Amino acid sequence: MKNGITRRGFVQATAATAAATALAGPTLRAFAETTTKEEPKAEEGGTWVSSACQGCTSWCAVQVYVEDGRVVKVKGNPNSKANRGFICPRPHLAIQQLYDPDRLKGPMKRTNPKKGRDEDPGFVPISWDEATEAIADKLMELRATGETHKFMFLKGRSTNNSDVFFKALPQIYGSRNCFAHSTICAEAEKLGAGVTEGYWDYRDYDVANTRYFIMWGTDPIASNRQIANISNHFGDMTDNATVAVVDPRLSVTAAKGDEWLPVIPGQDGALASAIAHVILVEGRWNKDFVGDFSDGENRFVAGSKVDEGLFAENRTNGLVKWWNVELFDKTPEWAEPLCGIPAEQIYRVARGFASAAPNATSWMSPGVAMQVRGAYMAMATNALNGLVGSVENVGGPNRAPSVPAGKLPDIRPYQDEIALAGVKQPYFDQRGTFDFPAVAKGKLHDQVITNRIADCLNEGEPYDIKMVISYWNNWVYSCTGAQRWEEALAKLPFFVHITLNPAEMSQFADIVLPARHQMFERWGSVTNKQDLHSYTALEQPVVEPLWDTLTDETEISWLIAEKLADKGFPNVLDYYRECFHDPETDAAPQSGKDLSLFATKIMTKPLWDPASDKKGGDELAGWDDFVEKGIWNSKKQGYREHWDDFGTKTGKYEFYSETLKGILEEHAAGFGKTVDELMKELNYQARGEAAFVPHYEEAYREGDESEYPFVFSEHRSRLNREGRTANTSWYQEFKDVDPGDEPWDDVLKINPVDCEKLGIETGDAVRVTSVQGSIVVHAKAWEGTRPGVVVKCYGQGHWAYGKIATKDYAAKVPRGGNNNEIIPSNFERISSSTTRHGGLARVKIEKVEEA
Ligand SMILES: Nc1nc2c(c(=O)[nH]1)N[C@H]1C(S)=C(S)[C@@H](COP(=O)(O)OP(=O)(O)OC[C@H]3O[C@@H](n4cnc5c(=O)[nH]c(N)nc54)[C@H](O)[C@@H]3O)O[C@H]1N2
Ligand SMILES: Nc1nc2c(c(=O)[nH]1)N[C@H]1C(S)=C(S)[C@@H](COP(=O)(O)OP(=O)(O)OC[C@H]3O[C@@H](n4cnc5c(=O)[nH]c(N)nc54)[C@H](O)[C@@H]3O)O[C@H]1N2
Ligand code: SF4
Ligand SMILES: [Mo]
Repeated sequence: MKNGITRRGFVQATAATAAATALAGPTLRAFAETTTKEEPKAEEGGTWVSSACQGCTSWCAVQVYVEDGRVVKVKGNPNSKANRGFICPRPHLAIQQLYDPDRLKGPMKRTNPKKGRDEDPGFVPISWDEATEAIADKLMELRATGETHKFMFLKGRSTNNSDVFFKALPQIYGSRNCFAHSTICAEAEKLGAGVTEGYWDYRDYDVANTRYFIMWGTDPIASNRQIANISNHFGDMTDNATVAVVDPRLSVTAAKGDEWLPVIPGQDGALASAIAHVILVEGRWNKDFVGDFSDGENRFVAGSKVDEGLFAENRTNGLVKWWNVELFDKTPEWAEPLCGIPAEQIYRVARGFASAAPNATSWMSPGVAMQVRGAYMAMATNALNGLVGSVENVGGPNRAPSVPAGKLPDIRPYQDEIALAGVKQPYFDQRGTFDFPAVAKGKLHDQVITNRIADCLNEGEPYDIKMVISYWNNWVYSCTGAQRWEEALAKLPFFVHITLNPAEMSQFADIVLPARHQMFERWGSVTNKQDLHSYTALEQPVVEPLWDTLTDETEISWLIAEKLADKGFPNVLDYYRECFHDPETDAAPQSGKDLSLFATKIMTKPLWDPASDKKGGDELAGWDDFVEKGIWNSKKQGYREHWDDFGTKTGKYEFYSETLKGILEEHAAGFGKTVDELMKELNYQARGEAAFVPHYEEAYREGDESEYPFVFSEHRSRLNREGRTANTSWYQEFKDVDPGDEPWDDVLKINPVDCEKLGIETGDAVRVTSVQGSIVVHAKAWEGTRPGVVVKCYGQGHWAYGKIATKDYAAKVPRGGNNNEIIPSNFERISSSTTRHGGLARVKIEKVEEA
């Protein structure tokens, strides 16, 4: 017990989570002890108010219990068809975030012009008026010199109101340089699904009907994109299905599942090819979906190629090409030494998966996709669903119904000549160079290259950025090669950070602005999917804000717009005043507070407006009904809706991807080069036809094996709300819910065989060094990783953020180390994705004296 709360005390605050975690191991059982705990009833004095959680990318509808103006409890919103009233542990941590005494309590201004981790920014409080005056002055300076494009806007997480701020403000002002965090997240996944099944998005899963899962580096009880749904279903999943987890480390799901395949990081491609090989040679593919040899005789024999003319394909494209280019010799015996998984286990998993088909899911995650050679691994793992015909099928990976949404009112009438000239300047992130095809939703040169922005700033290319506003992100902490961001921001002439806590990124700011907490203090809405339902959930101010904070996307933007108007540029304010009338009363907004509410109503209007007819889901009686229920649910996604036309280039499910081929050929031709030359430039090994089919490529690593003998692998925490919970005591106290981790600590998990070799014991301080940098953490002997591969959770190592996240806040001493200070910046270049997985970094480990 630390900080006045016992493990059980925390757990009692997580009643709705209880059933979800009932199956977890000994350290988690405490959660389950509260299954019978009664929920507070409204008549006891408080009220349940609907809102939404953005603690991960599931964006669950929740309800918040408010008593005497204080948030005391959260639970899943029972109106949700996606989470069915269940949530995970993380929204409870949000309560501690809300009441965190280290939160930023008002706007601050830097007094020390020198910037750097070792500099004291000398922040002093200022008023909102003074802060927005300084911001508007700087913006007007750039308008006067015709350099509006030298203003850059960055964001991490956001709500459906994002465009009101993130798009409208810079584009009416004169800059197209608004960049989101998407490619440091999971974009390579979308590429893998896009070029095979024509769906450029994350998949939804029909878990209740699945009988076999292959989880590729995903730990869906603890992370990924539908944790509430999966946690709630996991008991049935283990009863009704075989769960095979391919992950270098023993994850929560691996510990609870049926098979653990501790793959050598980055070598999944060999495993996926071998599984596909077994399914073909044993005649286990789905004949209805894929087709068959015209005479019914299986000619997929190990080692021999097949005449394409003999196979009549049905709903797929290029099975025989895939076999001839890649699969024909990829036996489990071939794969075993490459991926570290015994051939026998590969046969067993391949057979089990195919026997359960089509109620079988091969679940691809950032673990396989967010790697330097991740595009083909994402394709290979996803293509297994095509092979067994489970795609969009009962128990397979599925798409999601679209949710009707309000549109951002047209900004064009508000753009003047300066703005129009500004938005024509080239993007600052340099997308579309030969080495960055930057593919988004199948379109070339359309994707942000988030993590390259630091390099562009450092090089001053393609021009010098003079001013940045950045909200709800912390890239000095969350981007690989983090040191590059420190260097870049130290040089930036004017930087504004909008944040909840003074984060690492805030330390480089000229002005820091305090935001409202997304779940408890502001209006907004979020749209997502789980359990075959899409939904939009509402965020609303459930309590009065404690501090002098404002809502980033609407109230702060309004203040800036007012100041710009005072200084002779009224266009942004005019736009807000004229285009964001209350859709119920037609009243024009008079303040940022009005804009907040009206924008939320506008963006969700098709869902609650009784006059709107294209609903495809819940019937809501009006805005008040929406506020009360907190969620609009779509109807259930139908099966096999795209089987007649997947939306790929051929309309078929593409094993041989004409879609990808078209993209690569077009990009290469634009530079007068061949696809082979392009592959080389993008760090891929494929030459010839291999570039268009899922195939094995050797893991890409940085650091020479002789100097850096270990492969570094990382994962996220069950308690991390992305990078945002380390300053809560419950996070620290319960850190051991992450297998192998320790409370209040940050450990490098090393196989006991390696510990022995290194003369290192659990608890020793060790320096972990890669080509990128060094961190010092504690060693932990752990059998959940293979010898040669060391594992560390992401989430600790903050040197700012607050007194709990750090070991010594004043001295900026982190608790443990940030993985991004040892993982070098690199990319899956087709999708511009930043690569954190696949064992990119090799490291060396040295025992050091405890500081
Ligand atoms: N090594 C490693 N790096 C990773 C990851 C990993 O698994 N490993 N995960 C990656 C992924 S998938 C993602 S999506 C990114 C996320 O990276 P970012 O987009 O940088 O998001 P966070 O790290 O969550 O930081 C959000 C910041 O916003 C501020 N903030 C917190 N709450 C609020 C709020 O309610 N409103 C506002 N306005 N601001 C708030 C705080 O400063 C907080 O630090 O990180 C990526 N980086
Ligand atoms: N608890 C929690 N859940 C979250 C979030 C959070 O912050 N906390 N964030 C949300 C966000 S923003 C995102 S983008 C998603 C990310 O979705 P996740 O599926 O959670 O993705 P990651 O955590 O990046 O990686 C998943 C796994 O890949 C494994 N791995 C690493 N290298 C390899 C490899 O070479 N091969 C294989 N097979 N596996 C490998 C890691 O051990 C880890 O278990 O999660 C969301 N869910
Ligand atoms: S699964 Fe994610 S969005 Fe849902 S309650 Fe947990 S942290 Fe929040
Ligand atoms: Mo993410």
